[in-house]
Amino acid sequence: MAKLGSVEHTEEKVESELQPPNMYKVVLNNDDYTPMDFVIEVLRRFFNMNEDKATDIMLAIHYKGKGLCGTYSAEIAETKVDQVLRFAKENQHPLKCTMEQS
Ligand code: TYC
Repeated sequence: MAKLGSVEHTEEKVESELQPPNMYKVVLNNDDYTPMDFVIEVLRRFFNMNEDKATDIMLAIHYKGKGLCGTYSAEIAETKVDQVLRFAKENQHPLKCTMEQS
């Protein structure tokens, strides 16, 4: 690993350091049981959406089967998925949340 401020960057190392991280889509899946208001709360709480945006996305998921909540680096996407699944479990809803490389 090159030190910060080092003048000894090889071409290969400079290139590898400049690669953007892999990004992941965080997706919510529709189901027949989770209340619409709960999904809106999830979208507001964990994906920082306002009421209107959260309602639009929730309805898109309801009618199309799944929907994009956001795109993040691996660690942040994993954290979002964990937070959603924990919150759904705590409230005894079957809501499923997954991530896929984008
Ligand atoms: N289909 C659910 C209902 O009719 C609402 C819902 C929307 C559930 C989005 C999950 O990711 C979801 N209560």
